[in-house]
Amino acid sequence: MPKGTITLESIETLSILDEHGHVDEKLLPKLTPEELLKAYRFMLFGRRLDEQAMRYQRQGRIGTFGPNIGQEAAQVGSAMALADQDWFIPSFRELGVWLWRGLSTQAYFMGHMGFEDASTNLKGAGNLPMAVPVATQCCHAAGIAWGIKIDKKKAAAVVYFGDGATSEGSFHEALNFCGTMHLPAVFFCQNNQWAISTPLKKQTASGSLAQKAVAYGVKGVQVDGNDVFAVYVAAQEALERARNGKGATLIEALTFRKSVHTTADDPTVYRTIEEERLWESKDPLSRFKKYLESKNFLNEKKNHELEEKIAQEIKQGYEKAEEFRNSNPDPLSYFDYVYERMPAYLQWQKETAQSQCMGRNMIKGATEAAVAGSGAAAVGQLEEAAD
Ligand SMILES: Cc1ncc(C[n+]2csc(CCOP(=O)(O)OP(=O)(O)O)c2C)c(N)n1
Ligand SMILES: [Mg+2]
Repeated sequence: MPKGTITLESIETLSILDEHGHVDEKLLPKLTPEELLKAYRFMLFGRRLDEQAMRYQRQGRIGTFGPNIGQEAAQVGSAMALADQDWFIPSFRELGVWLWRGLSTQAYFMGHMGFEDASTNLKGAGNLPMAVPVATQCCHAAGIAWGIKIDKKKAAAVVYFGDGATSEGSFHEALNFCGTMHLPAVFFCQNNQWAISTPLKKQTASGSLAQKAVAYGVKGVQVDGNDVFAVYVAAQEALERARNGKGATLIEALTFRKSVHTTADDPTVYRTIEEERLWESKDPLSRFKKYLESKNFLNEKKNHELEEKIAQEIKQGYEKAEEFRNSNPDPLSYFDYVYERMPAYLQWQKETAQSQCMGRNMIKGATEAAVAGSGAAAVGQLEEAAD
């Protein structure tokens, strides 16, 4: 066999809105001013919600979470392209997509207070719960995409994951399966440059993450993930391809995790201020705001009003979530959402946990009674708890 070369498919790149707010008119998608302002509102809402949630977390009012700050264009831009019939298969950092898909602020806070009841907010829609085990959701997406194909539905399964996830087996297995079976899936990688403290250059020797698509026979695209227009166009094209039986796409959205990995992380110990400054100048929200102002769709007064409305909505959402917590909801309800019919072993676990909770509540009641000065009541409650 003579020497030859295998020509690999090239990878498209896309950028429409630059960091100064200037656009490439030829590539600009057709969106009305209302649609543009809606996108901006969701991006701003996601950022402010994360900022406020961070304060609540520091005050001990909610549990840990991974902020989406800096990734708003990647999230809202892709969410805008999703249709109701498409499946949203998230990792743990997709606040913008959740909000776009209808998650209420109250449900968001309830979820971070640990109440499964929050999940019922979006019951019935094609949204999977958050997946913390890195990349496992890629396999769920492959299964869903296969189901869509078998049912001959005009829909797609869209899975979100990070740069770190591309080093996991699940990502490769799922991409291979979707390529081989020609499935309607969109693999949306938010390359935010870091996987906790592991930088991209220690994650892969590839020149891009998008090019990993080539090996699996699916289309690969790399977009400026801080450019809401480029993300929207790339996601829309990938979704159309999937829904029309043309197979899967891997989109790499180049972005930056501006904040902490989660509330338990401190990035100052592993990354430089210079890197953060560089990405600050590429911020997705400020470039979109500049564009909207240049078109007179937005001005400082309108923006201020929007900020006030958002702050109010976040406050009200939190207050409703706290009301729910104070209404003594069943802390064991999370057992109820795993299976349609609870298996015996889980029923047993629930009952065991229930009796332990009751014991703890009685001890808590006794402590409160003791603090309030009612010694007899405290002793009575402690005896009951010991029984
Ligand atoms: C299978 C597995 N391994 C390790 C972890 C711990 N962990 C949680 S998030 C994370 C990094 C993920 O990085 P990336 O995929 O880039 O997503 P990002 O957090 O940047 O959004 C790791 C290693 C985990 N949750 N699951
Ligand atoms: Mg990452």
